[in-house]
Amino acid sequence: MGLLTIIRKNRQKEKEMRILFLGLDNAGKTTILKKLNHEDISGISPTLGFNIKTFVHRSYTLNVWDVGGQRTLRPYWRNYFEQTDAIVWVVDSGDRFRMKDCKEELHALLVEDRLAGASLLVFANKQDIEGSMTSSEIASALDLPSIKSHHWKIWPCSAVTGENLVTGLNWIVDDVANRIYYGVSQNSQ
Ligand SMILES: Nc1nc2c(ncn2[C@@H]2O[C@H](COP(=O)(O)OP(=O)(O)OP(=O)(O)O)[C@@H](O)[C@H]2O)c(=O)[nH]1
Ligand SMILES: [Mg+2]
Repeated sequence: MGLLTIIRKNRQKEKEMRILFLGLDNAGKTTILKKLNHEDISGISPTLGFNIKTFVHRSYTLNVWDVGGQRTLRPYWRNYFEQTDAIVWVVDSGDRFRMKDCKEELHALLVEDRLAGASLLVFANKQDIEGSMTSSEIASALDLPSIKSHHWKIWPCSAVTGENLVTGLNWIVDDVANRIYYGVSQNSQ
């Protein structure tokens, strides 16, 4: 039995995934996670360190790391990169002013060796706000089509209404599962 097969079999037994929630401050990372866990989403404060949420989704145990996105905290993101299976990049779709900053931070992550191979889900959050950018506008503002290094997908969503949160999570769980449990090789989009 090859090493890769042994690793795959071990992970299959545990069926665990490590998911990193990142994005600029105020994007809605913590709110999305609370909504997904049916918790109260009122009165959420900015995350100054990180939160870890572990929950079972379908048959998978997801270890989700939700890290604060304020500028002064971003240099610490790299402390969380190890063994990441998936990145969920959350965007405030109403925040047109910071879209360039958002794009630069995202693309800086994608060249990190320790994140190579991680699936990337972009949540175009706050779709409930009138006048927010659509997911296709955000895809082009963040230059997503240029990404060849990671398998990616963008979903419009709202942490307030819950729209598409589970759909997005399903996509990333399937994408990771196909890669690490079933060994399906995938090309970037
Ligand atoms: N209208 C609307 N407001 C949202 C949505 N998601 C989050 N918010 C609000 O946006 C603000 C920031 O949400 P957080 O979840 O704290 O954002 P964060 O990305 O965790 O921010 P940091 O922890 O600072 O990195 C809060 O006031 C939320 O209530 C959404 O989908 N729609
Ligand atoms: Mg937060």
